[in-house]
Amino acid sequence: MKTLRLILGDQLSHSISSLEGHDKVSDTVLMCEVIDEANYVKHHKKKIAFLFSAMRHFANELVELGFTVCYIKLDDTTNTGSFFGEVKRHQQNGSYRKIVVTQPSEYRVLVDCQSWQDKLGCAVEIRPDDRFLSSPEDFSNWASGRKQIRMEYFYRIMRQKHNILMAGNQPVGGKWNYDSENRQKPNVGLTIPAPFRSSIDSITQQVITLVSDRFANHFGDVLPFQFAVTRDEALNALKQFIEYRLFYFGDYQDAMIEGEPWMYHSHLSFYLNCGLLLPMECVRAAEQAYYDGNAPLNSVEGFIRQIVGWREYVRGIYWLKMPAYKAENFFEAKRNLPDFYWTANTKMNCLSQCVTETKENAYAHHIQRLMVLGNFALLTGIDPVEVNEWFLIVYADAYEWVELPNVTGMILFADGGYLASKPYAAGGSYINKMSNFCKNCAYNVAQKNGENACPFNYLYWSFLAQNRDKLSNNYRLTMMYKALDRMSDDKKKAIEHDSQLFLASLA
Ligand code: FAD
Ligand code: DLZ
Ligand code: SF4
Repeated sequence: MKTLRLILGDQLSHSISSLEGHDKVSDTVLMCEVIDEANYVKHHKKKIAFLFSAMRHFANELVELGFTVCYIKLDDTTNTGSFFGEVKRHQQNGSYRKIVVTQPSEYRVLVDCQSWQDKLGCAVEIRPDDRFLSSPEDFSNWASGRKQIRMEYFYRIMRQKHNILMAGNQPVGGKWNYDSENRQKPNVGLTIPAPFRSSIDSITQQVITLVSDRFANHFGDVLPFQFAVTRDEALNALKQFIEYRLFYFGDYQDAMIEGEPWMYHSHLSFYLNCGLLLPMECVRAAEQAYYDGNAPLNSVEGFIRQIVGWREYVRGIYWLKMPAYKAENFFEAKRNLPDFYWTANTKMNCLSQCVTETKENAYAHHIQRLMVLGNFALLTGIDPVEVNEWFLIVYADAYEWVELPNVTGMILFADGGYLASKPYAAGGSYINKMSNFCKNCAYNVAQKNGENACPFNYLYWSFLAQNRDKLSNNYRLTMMYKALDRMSDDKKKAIEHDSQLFLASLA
């Protein structure tokens, strides 16, 4: 049957299910750059350039393999600007009898696709996305009937199911999780390898020009551009990570150093999330490095846990809880996102550094997102809608399925503790321990109150005090509430006074 096969911008895998059974004589692959996708939130310039370039390269690869590809560029005069508009136009012009698409990664796009069959009067087949290690159904079965779900237990099952770092039915090394060995402070004098850099070819150059012209008012710098835009380049980025960074990944997983945005992280999320890399090949490459004696267990297990554990777990939660998850706001937080999330113009050095690096690279590593940018949003009660939008815009790896659970569940605890067992809230001493940001800050991290005190210090206690009714029953916070209760009234008054003054200054 003459079939139109739609491939979305985050489905750039040769093994994508929508290509199964493809007939090179009668079928056409449709890929389209559409303004609706580029503008539904105003994505970082580098993110748009990365995806458009990767899409164009992928389309060329399919052509070389003998597929008939119809690639619609953003500036094509006939471009209708939406997935539905493009599918309708091509289905009608080409008299296709069927449309095939792999399940979109985001709920809003899935709902759109589900309406096409009725609107077009043509069969629309939505196939499972089998690039993940756990299907939404598997996850739902695992989660059903559990009062509380936790990543750690899901992760163990995934390790067993896929036989990853296993010795028989026991974890290699005797422990499932080496997180406690993954918290080294940033040491002075570390030689951090340079991140992967691709060279800009003519396709990427054209896209950079397009993005600079059409999306000038979007956040972020398009140059320098260094992302891999083909599978071969992404495989090189993976190889480079395994050879040069994986060894210290575990030790310095939580560390932050001023001027070192990349640390020992893998920087593979961009490629995993758009399909240039597959999760299992990254996992097996790391596992092999351990068996070959090239990387220690705390690093290898830590890296694998992020992919097999966290990545799959947040996706499971997304599909289990959407669309209601998007409206979660446990703390009823209402504050607007402060302007410095866009400008980096704040005296708080940690925040200023993380926003600046985000603007330059469309990347910040996990602890910057969690314990600096996220922690501040949590403690100051910023509206989850605004926080989610910011995180969806600014990172080149951001798609709602992975961004939303990390923001709503992990940093804001806006789901009331479904994803995480306690809020990841912390005062300045955590940031000071895990980074060198405080040395160059206008505020004093050791000072708890007063004009020069680190705002994280009083905001932390004020957050606990303000949300006592919602949090004091959480057994993981018992010690903190005891500490709060031991404080003198004057101390508590000072905390509230400083917090109110600071929060008023944000407006
Ligand atoms: P590494 O530290 O090298 O980790 C290896 C891989 O593990 C990553 O490439 C990623 O695929 C996976 N991973 C690690 N942590 C997580 C996690 N918590 N959830 C899902 N996958 C994970 N990740 C995204 O891919 N897209 C997002 O939009 C996104 N938004 C986030 C927002 C917040 C507030 C927080 C706290 C985390 C977010 N993350 C997101 C998770 C994590 O921060 C990024 O995956 C990671 O920083 C990407 O960099 P890396 O490839 O160097 O990761
Ligand atoms: C993020 C993004 C952007 C900016 N532009 C496009 C596009 O023009 N065409 C496309 O196919 N995909 C794009 N994407 C990725 C999509 O948003 C992503 O594939 C869907 O959200 C998946 O549900
Ligand atoms: Fe951030 Fe506080 Fe340290 Fe300044 S003193 S860098 S605000 S943690």
